[in-house]
Amino acid sequence: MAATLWSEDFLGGTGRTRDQQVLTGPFAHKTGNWTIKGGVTEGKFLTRDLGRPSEPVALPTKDELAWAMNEKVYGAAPWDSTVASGFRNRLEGWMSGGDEPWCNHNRVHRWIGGHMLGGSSPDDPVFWLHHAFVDLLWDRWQHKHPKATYLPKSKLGAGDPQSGRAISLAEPMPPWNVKPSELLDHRDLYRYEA
Ligand SMILES: [Cu+2]
Repeated sequence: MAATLWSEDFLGGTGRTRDQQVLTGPFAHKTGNWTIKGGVTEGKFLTRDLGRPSEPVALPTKDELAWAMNEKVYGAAPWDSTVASGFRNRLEGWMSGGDEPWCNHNRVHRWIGGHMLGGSSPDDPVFWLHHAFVDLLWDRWQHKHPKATYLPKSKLGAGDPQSGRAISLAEPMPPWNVKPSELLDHRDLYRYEA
């Protein structure tokens, strides 16, 4: 909680107990000129609940991340978010069983709390740092498993419960109609320094 990330001159800290309102740093509504306009919630102020002190949650561990990174296949049938195998779900699924089913990416959202919990999560600037790291993990996973491919490879049948939800390799994704196959190699857009 004392990490530099949450300091006054970077992202600001956690929210106060009463309403989880962030009161420090540049994104505090009262002092930082940062107004939430997403309309998902009524509040105009940014909220956080770092570590959820009322019922503490832990950040993902090194071993939990390695469990995802060491997985050899990208995804597995029936393609929903509860499948326990596959890199996608180990990085960001909701497997049943265990006392903390939110995997790696999701657990960070939950640990930060407040706006980061739901559809309004991009309203917290830390969202972009978190997702930049998830993008890096995707790149690292591809290098670690060069023979692995994005899955599902072909379009799921119309009767499949995940049809239209688990997007296959060459299927356009709404709303921008970009295909996963067009996004496998990011090097035309950005590169990581070695
Ligand atoms: Cu996320």
